Amino acid sequence: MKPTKNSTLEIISPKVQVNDDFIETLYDYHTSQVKRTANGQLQVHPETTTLKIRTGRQVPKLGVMLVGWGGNNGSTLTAALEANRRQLKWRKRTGVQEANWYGSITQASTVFIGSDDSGADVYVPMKDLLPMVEPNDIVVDGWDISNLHVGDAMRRAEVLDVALQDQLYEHLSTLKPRPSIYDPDFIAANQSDRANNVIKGTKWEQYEQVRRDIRDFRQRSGVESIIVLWTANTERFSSVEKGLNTTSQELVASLKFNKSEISPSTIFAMASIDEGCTYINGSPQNTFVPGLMDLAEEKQVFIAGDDFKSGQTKIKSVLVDFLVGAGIKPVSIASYNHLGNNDGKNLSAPQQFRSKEISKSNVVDDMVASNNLLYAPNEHPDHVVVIKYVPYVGDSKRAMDEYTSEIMMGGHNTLVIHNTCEDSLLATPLILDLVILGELSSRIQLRNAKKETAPWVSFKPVLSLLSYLCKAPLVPRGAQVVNSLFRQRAAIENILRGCIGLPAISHMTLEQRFD
Ligand code: NAI
Ligand code: DG6
Repeated sequence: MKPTKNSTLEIISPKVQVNDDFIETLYDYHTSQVKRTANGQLQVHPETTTLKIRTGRQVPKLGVMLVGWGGNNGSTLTAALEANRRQLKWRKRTGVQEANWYGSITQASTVFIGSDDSGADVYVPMKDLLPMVEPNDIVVDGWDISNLHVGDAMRRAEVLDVALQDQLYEHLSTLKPRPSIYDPDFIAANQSDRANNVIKGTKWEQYEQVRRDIRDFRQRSGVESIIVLWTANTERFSSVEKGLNTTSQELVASLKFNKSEISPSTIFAMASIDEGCTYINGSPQNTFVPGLMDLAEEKQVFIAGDDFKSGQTKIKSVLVDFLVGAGIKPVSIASYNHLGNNDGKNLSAPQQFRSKEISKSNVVDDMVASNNLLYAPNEHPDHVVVIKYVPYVGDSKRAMDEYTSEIMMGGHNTLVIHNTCEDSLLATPLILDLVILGELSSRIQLRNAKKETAPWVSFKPVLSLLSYLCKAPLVPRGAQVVNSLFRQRAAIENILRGCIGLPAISHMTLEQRFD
């Protein structure tokens, strides 16, 4: 069985079957159930369930609607899609550069699939494991409170090399963001001069306009599936209050009553869910108030977020995992960064900074909680996050991190990291992965193999599989938040492997360790 048309990979197994519509596998899923006894013992019960997993093979034509299309991320994604589609090349001081998707796990990373006869590891591109949306086929649309077309938005962003911009400008200048919902109470006052492209009316009327926009895009473009993704400015947190937004009924009523505390991003999420479109939040604010989670569950539509995990936080979710896993105790983490793009300008306002501070601060909690030899209950490292706006550096963010840890016998180990890079060039490939993996997730279903008549079940509406790409992963209510980047990646790899009948990667390599 070849999982994808162009894959070099073929699975030879009686447990894998393929027809025109599905790849279907019989999969032994191993877990360990732990019970705590009254005298503090841990009883572990290894369990194996045989599942049938099926993955739809028909990849839909995907449309992506970006909220904040004219921003640095939105314009850079649109430019990158076009540059890769046309396989553009341009001259830099250092030579000729070709368009690529570096930084995207689906497009530029590989997955270990096994060892060959000589014992050498064999890897294949992640995108070859299962039928996935091809970036060249994605159609983009979206909204922005600023009326610049995407060509001028790309120039305003100052992210891409000018020689590339010049090749793209004509095409991108035909793309114009739809008017959007502007509420100056939610983003920084310093953004007001951008807001010249806004939907007027009450919140309910704005919600209805967004729904009309989604339908209009679907009809004009002929796309079969749409994902709506927020890459607009970071909003302040909204209040969560009984009677306002703690249930779906409260939320809908509050929208109809034009309650001021319903944020633009929550209105977009409601409209998207009601149109049956997956909604992804690339920013830190609490768009997903409890009433919104209810709505997604009731309508069985995916939601995912929060906040793209691009540079500083990605390293943090690797480094702290490594330190705690090595039995070394991080005791203080000071994360300072400055940047000069419009995101930095918006975050220079206290309430918007506070949203980002929260999403950047909780990322080590699960790793700290995993090691009760190092940390007492409720003990945490000191963790400080600073963001400063320095216009001159533009999109080239500087992030400086100091990690101090306790080592043996009261010694200390201090690690300092200085990272400089174009922020939007790290974030944009994550948007691509979010929509590709988000779409793929809608085609994966499973059921207990012993219950042939049981209905197939899909992922829960809160799509935690996308946690790898998010700073503050949203998980189904009652589920464990995982921040560790390795665990998040392993979840993606192993689920994709499971879909084609390969076991989870164990790295045991017994065949190489024993005679
Ligand atoms: P940006 O400021 O360049 O773009 C945001 C765009 O959203 C602007 O064009 C603005 O006019 C528009 N906008 C604001 N409110 C809107 C609304 N209600 N509806 C429609 N459009 C609206 O910011 P950038 O750099 O593109 O980042 C976007 C978001 O992604 C920010 O919230 C940022 O914090 C978040 N993020 C960015 C990362 C990065 O590395 N660039 C990484 C992680 C998160
Ligand atoms: C400065 O912190 C601005 C932010 O928008 C970040 O650039 C962005 O959230 C990326 O953060 P990180 O920690 O994933 O690199």
